[in-house]
Amino acid sequence: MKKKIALIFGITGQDGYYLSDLLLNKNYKVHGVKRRSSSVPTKRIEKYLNNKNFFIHYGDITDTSSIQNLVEKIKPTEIYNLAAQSHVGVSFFTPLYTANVNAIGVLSILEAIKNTNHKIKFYQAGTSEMFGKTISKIQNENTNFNPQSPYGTAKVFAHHITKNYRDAYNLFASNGILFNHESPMRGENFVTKKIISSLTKISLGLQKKLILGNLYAKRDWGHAKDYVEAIHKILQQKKPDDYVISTGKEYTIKEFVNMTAKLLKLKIKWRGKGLKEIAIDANGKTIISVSKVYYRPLEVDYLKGDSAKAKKNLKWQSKININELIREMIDFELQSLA
Ligand code: NAP
Ligand code: G4F
Repeated sequence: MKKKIALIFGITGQDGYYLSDLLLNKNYKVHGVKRRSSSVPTKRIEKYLNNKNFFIHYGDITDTSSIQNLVEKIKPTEIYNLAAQSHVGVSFFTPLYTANVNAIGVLSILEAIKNTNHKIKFYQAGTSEMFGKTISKIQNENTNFNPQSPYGTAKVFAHHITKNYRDAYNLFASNGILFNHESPMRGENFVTKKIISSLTKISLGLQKKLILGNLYAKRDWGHAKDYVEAIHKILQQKKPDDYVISTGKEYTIKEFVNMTAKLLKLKIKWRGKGLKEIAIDANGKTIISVSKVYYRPLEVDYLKGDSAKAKKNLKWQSKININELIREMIDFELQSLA
């Protein structure tokens, strides 16, 4: 049988790392797109660079011609768009840039597919941030979107334009609506990685303090390794469709801190309220405090996903629980410090 050919935009990120691994193990030819950078952009995917089925090309989803050229040259059977300015907080500082990448960039890929080959299957990396300020206790594919950031708003455009192209041009174009997913490969400035990296260093006496923002937002956190399995399954269905991918369990940031501290055997006690809230260690030293700097102009207070449709149609459910996720992330930090 002819090898399937995948083209991944966003291959250098967290999900790109896990999706590459999955597709190479399934005997795909994997092509990925890297951007020019002053530092090494392929750090995460270094271990695949010598694989004979792995190919990296320069490109950028804001450069329409580069997308068209790559699609014509590579002739992919499947395109995964994981590329995004993916930080919600940063999107308030770079709203136009974020819209250009996260919304218009997606339209450019769809145009390239429409103009080249309607048989190419397309995956768009949608997000639970699209639900934003929701009144639904648990969110599924029928829950209204009410985004609270330039990031979420641009992703809503991407979601709808993917559906538009599916309906108007009969493209196999599907949206994943993925809730937060983490791993040792997570970017340094997302809250889970920041907490785990800092508390691990604090437990070893290598860092004095961790400063966080809103401790009371709730998130539904899964493992990226589980979630890329769902992404792949979405493109193996008979028909294109949209799927919520989540664990169905939610925790506050403070609970995440407590779970991490417990696994590190770091005894902490919380004191105070609001911006004065702190956590002290067994010696009474303040090791966690709160700063306005990490608050966002608008917050998404509560996210918890209902993946019943994915369970039924994709036969998918998350396998790695939150304690296993934190344990793996701690072990990775310890190894990188050794
Ligand atoms: P990530 O680690 O931040 O990776 C983002 C990737 O996009 C990187 O490879 C980045 O390249 C690339 N990129 C950014 N701008 C680009 C551009 N203009 N052209 C081409 N590539 C560009 O994000 P992730 O956690 O893997 O998430 C993957 C996707 O899923 C994103 O679209 C994100 O919005 C979405 N999502 C993530 C989560 C989550 O919890 N992780 C949940 C829901 C949805 P550089 O390495 O050069 O920066
Ligand atoms: O880790 P976060 O930055 O992730 P956020 O905003 O939920 O976005 C992530 O998940 C989305 C899916 O729902 C993705 F679409 C998106 O690409 C990204 O992967 O923040 C989580 C929560 C927020 O409520 C934030 O206000 O943690 C709170 N928080 C508290 N202190 C902090 C901090 N967030 C960050 N990044 N840094 C802090 O110091």
